[in-house]
Amino acid sequence: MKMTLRWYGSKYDTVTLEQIRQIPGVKGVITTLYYKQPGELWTQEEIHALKEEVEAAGLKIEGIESVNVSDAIKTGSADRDKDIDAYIKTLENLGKEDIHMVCYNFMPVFDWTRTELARKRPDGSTVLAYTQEAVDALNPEKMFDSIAGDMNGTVMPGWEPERMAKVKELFELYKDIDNEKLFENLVYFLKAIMPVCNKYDIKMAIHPDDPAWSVFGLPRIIINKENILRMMHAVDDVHNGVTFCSGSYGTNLENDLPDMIRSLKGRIHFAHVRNLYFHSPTNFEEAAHLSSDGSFDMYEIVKALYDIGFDGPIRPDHGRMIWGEVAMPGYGLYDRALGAAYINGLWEAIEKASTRGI
Ligand code: CS2
Ligand code: MN
Repeated sequence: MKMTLRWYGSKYDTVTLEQIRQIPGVKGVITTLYYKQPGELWTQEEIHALKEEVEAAGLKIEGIESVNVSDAIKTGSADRDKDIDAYIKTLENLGKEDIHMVCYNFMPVFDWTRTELARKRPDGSTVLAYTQEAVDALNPEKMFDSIAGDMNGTVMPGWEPERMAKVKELFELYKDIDNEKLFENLVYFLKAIMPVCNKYDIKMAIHPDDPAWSVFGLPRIIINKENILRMMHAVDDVHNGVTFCSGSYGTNLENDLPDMIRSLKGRIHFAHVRNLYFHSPTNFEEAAHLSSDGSFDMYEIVKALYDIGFDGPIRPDHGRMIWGEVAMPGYGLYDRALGAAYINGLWEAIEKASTRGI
């Protein structure tokens, strides 16, 4: 595996490339052109400039999170082919710049959903949290207002103000889209992009829906083993793979995370590792990465990745806000750096135990 950190670009991130480089064992970043709208073309010059900036800091771009997929593609509307064309050209430009992993999601309207961005934990740290009761009590159009006040002056992915200004229209767009239709549209998109992915060896890594069930009555498909395997078989190409995000699949306690990892051998192209702490199956908060701080056995998760021979980029996922840091919720420096060090420690121990036959 290649340990990385997510970085939003110097204009948007409170964390610098220099700070990232000083985290032991972190050699690369997962980044994006954060200002790009879904459906917009990324030019080779723009990608090249980003790459030069990252490399000048002694790091490498290990992949993109995300090249976002437009609502036209997700809903299969008349102009989807135009957006797919732009997506293909973007992939081609990424390939020419030697970037070979692209994370994306196929969630309607909202990217991840949380009901609190700064819930206080007993140790005084703050974390993102979710309660189903809060979602059920909320008018989806008000969702953005309830989140916006807690972003610490940043713009969170999927919650851009321009997008949320149109939230009513977005719901309208998806009103006839059920799970089957969304799945068909995903397959259509994947079939269209596979030739360029093959040509430039670009591994597509779909991010799971978070939480892993339907919210506000919207369709959700990337939620469990059965659905992902269905997607793998529908477009049976190694370039059609997944981001294994423990904190997203893990929202549903019925998902057996190590078992899912093992059954996706060869098709996990990117890993997000994070822990959650459950008060009840529908009331959870994000925890420190350590097993003992949350509800998951992180050793078993990392062990499963090791056992399937996972060699792609991995990153600590959302961290807690600690030590007085002010940053994008989930994306501060300190707790993610602790997470990276912890995952590196688990990996080293697992690797040495295995190669020394312990
Ligand atoms: C999530 C998502 O993994 C995460 O941190 O917050 O925003 C994720 O980056 C996207 O869904 C991937 O397209
Ligand atoms: Mn994730």
